[in-house]
Amino acid sequence: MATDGEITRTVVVFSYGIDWLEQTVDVSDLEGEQPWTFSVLAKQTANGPDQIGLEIEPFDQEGASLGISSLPLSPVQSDWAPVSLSGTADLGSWASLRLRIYGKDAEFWGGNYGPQVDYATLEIGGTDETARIANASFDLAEGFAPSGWLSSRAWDSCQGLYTATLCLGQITETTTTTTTTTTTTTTTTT
Ligand SMILES: [Ca+2]
Ligand SMILES: [Ca+2]
Repeated sequence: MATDGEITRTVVVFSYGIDWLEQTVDVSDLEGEQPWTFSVLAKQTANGPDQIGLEIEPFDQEGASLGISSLPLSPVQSDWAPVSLSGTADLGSWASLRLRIYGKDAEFWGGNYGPQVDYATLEIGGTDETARIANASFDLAEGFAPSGWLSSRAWDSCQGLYTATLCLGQITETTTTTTTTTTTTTTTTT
């Protein structure tokens, strides 16, 4: 039996200005030469191609930058798809890692018609380390802003004004759930 339902998810929605959100995670316990991947799910709003960029900056134990790896602002698709940045590093020198997400609308409209972002993930050495990211799904909010994230500008409600900055949007999507019913028939012969 198939049941159509709706789920509402909270996502970050950018506007025409280039904005970013970031947080710094502790990776001081990780060692060795390891591949890493930082990614988000993204899609455009209204017309595109809206753009997403990613950046990571590791710091040593004294707080000194060890250099920045970045994915420049790149077009996203009309449906949800991963955007990722990968590399390999000697994690013995990494104490913390700043994760940053950039976004920019492709149109010249005033309002939150830029790329939508959900589910930041971090994988290191083939292991899912997303739990190190606070509020990676952006579902927790303090006022208009997602908890745990710093940003380039103040957050507001999603709107169609030229003053629009960053907002948390409530996106409703249709889901189909398939349920399998098992019927057991017992026949007793007397
Ligand atoms: Ca979410
Ligand atoms: Ca757009």
